[in-house]
Amino acid sequence: MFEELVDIMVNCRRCAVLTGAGISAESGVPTFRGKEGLWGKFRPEELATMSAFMSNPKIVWEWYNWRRDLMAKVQPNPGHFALGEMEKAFEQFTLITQNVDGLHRQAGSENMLELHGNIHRNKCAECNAAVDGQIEIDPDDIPSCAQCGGSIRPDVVWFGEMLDADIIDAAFDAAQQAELFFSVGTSALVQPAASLPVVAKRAGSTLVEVNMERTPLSDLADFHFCGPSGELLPRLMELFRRRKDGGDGG
Ligand code: BJW
Ligand code: ZN
Repeated sequence: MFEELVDIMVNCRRCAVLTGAGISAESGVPTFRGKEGLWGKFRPEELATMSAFMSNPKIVWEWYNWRRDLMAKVQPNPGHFALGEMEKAFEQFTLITQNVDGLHRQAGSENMLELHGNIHRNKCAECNAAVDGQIEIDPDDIPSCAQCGGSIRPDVVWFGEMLDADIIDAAFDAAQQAELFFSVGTSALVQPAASLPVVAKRAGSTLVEVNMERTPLSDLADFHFCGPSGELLPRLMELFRRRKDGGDGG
């Protein structure tokens, strides 16, 4: 099933991967969309926007504390580790993630762009100043910024907010340069992340999708592998390793 893709991988120098919530699903982190997803139970506009935080910071912090606690208990799964291994297999490799859980880093990924921030960090809602360390937040007594007095919020990107310019620029550069681009475990609905695979494909990359279901990207993809990334990616890397060990030619 992976043979044709492995042929391409052995000759590839520049690879980029975009991941979404699906890669962490097998670790026990809920995804956003779909029946079991967070947005099936909570309204994004009441939790993941600046206006929600301004009108009800307590509820927003209670929700983020719940998610932080959940994420502190989970471990990377074989899909995360397979991508950690993939990084070492190519001359250039960029892992672009929409996830805020930090599991890729725990699994050994280093050249990584966190498009939507990191849930374990805090920043000032007014001046954006970073807050040092992983401090716990009491939703009834939200701390203020030492520099401007603004409220402290999680360092994630909410709807309607710009992504960090350096990070999104680097992600588009990686997509533009990639000979091979993987989209893994993302519904490919949220912009600007959803444009990255499209940009890669237009620039001539081979586009590979790994997902439990079809997405708006599937028709554009050269390969669509349907199934859990925690099973498919390790199998792909195993075949790739065997091919490499057997010699580049085959
Ligand atoms: C598995 C699996 C397994 C399950 N194995 N697979 C252009 C057009 C229309 C709208 C816009 C536009 N440009 C901007 C917008 C607005 C908005 C947007 O895109 N909205 C769309 C929803 C329509 N974008 C923004 O607001 C962004 N900012 C921006 O563009 O700024 C410029 C601007 C500002 C103002 C006006 C205009 C422009 C910011 C987006 C921030 C997204 N934030 C969140 C929350 C982060 C913080 C937090 O976690 O609390 O990011 S929302 C949520 O969605 C989260 C995710 O990173 C993101 C993507 O979701 P993801 O990862 O794809 O998860 P799911 O659940 O959707 O999908 C999981 C997939 O996995 C599924 O396909 C499953 O099948 C699969 N799966 N198990 C493999 N085991
Ligand atoms: Zn501040």
